[in-house]
Amino acid sequence: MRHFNKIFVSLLGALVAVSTSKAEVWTVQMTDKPPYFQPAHLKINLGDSVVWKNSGPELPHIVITEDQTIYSDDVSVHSEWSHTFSHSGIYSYLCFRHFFMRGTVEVTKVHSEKL
Ligand SMILES: [Cu+2]
Repeated sequence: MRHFNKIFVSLLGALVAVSTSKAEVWTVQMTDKPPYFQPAHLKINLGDSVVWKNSGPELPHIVITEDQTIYSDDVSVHSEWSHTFSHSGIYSYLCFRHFFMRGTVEVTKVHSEKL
């Protein structure tokens, strides 16, 4: 049953992704050792989401933007946290626990494609 639920949820997720005009979900791995954020620099479209996954192996990490508008709180090992970007711009972020862990997300407006 649990397996079925998982499939059902991912089906729902796929439907939602299709209906909201191909918003994508990007993944950034967080690790205790370099490269810390992988990829450290991400270019996405407006409306896309980024999932930060903590691959540890030991430390919790916190995603916070320099302007402090985006804050994940502690993301423990093997947990993840996601944010959907609804404003374009360049977001510089770091780990609030380890200031040397840094990354950027560049959010660009999608150019309307002619079909
Ligand atoms: Cu950290």
